[in-house]
Amino acid sequence: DLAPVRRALISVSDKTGLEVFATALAGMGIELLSTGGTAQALREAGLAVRDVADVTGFPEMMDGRVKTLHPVVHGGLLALRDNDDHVASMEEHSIGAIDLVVVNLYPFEETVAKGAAYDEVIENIDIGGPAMIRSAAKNHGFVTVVVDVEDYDAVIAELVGQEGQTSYALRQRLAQTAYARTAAYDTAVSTWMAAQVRETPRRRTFGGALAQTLRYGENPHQAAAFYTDGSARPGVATATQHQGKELSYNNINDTDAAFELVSEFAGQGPACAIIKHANPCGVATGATLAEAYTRAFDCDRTSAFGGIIALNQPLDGETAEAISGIFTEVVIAPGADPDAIEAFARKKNLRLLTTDGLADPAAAALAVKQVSGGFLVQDKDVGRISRDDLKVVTKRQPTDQELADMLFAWTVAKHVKSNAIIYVKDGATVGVGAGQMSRVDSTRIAARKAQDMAEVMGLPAPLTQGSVVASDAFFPFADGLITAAEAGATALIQPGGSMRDDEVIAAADKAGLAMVFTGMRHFRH
Ligand code: 93A
Repeated sequence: DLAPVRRALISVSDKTGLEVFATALAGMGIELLSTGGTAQALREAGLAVRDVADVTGFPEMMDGRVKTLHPVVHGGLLALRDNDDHVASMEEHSIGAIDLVVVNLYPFEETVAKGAAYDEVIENIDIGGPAMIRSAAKNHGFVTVVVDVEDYDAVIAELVGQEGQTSYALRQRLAQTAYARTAAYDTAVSTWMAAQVRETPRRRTFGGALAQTLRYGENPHQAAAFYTDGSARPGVATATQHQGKELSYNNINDTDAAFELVSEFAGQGPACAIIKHANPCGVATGATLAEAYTRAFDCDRTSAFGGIIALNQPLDGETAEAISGIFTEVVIAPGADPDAIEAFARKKNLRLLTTDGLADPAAAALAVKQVSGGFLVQDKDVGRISRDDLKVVTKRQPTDQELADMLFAWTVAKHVKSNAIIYVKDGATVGVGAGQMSRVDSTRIAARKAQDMAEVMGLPAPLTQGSVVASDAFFPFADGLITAAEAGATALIQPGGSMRDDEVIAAADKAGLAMVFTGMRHFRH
């Protein structure tokens, strides 16, 4: 049977809930040991505290870099209370047992997130805190370790209910939480350092800190949570939510897809992307943001219902009014005018998120995918091409308008699940074929959807007439290209590199199409 908790060491940067918790401990006759700032806070709360410096016989030194790193502290944490040798060592060296450790770490992640200078970030790497956490967690047979303010109540409840003792089950759970915290902390440090070093890091870690538990995952029977990697980049993880209920798992996924896509059009005039089930169902540029939205909406009005909209410029009132025409789940933009915020205030179910600028599509990042038994990790697809990279392979040269539309379509294709086929006309998608197992099916589906839209909108002909087409990977056969030509496409952009390129080029020439090869593929699964 474990002895009651007699001594607690408290050393916390986040002092939330500290006073209530420590007062409860003191009320049970537990002696409090503490480091500088924490001791001061406790004294101000009227509690009796003993300084760790008094226990170690060493002052806190080197700007606090060395406070608790001392055998008297770590011996008190690590000693096995039922081991005669350990107990003899404690007596010989005047080491008193520490039964409860309450530590939260220097705010490293927050310091990085606020964009602090290098030296300030370095100073916020906590050494003594993680050391104590790990010592206490290792010795969880005897020691209770608390790293999360959320656990204060559970510890007090047990101490009160069990005559000053904690259960093994609680100590074990707290030890696991403790190691999860130090692991995430070191991952944050390593990830930040990886971004500082010039060379490609030899070993990367990836991981994140729990930001939010979600109501459920992709489906209601799946538990889910959102972990953030501490990056300060504009995006769904750092956006400000102005209204509406909490984002769901699928909302976060789709909002990310929408914002990453629209960010490709930074500095290219107003642009809008509408996402449904992780794929764009409309992407367009326009003279105004409202026009960009309307043109994106016109690509596939049916699918846009309940969609997620991203804009590359701050949301204005006119665009907000236009968006208010149908049910939309989320709108994300780099800012919003007061007019827009007011227009949305009436729409209780619509969530408005604003970011501090656009995402940088060229910024290196890791993409992680889970498979049974592990993770696949790759560089995020930051591949981009310009006009100079294109190789015209047909007899006919593309016109300037076709070239501009092909580059637009190619950029969209990068954000569409494979097999991806995108029809574009005048800077707006007019047909999107996504996620099919055969490329020719994607080509057909996109054309058929454009036909459906022509009927809905009462147009004489589908907008694929006179469009250009992008394909995220090469056409293995000529059939996909022929389908696109039949739908009215006049030009085609694709990586090239098929064994049957000659057949595909011949079919393009026969149909009078202009075709360019990018030499780059944009698979996305
Ligand atoms: O600089 S440290 O790595 N060196 C230490 O020996 C040490 N001991 C505790 N940081 C150390 N701490 C950290 O100080 C704790 O993890 C806690 O975050 C913080 C509390 O400092 P204060 O009580 O002065 O506010």
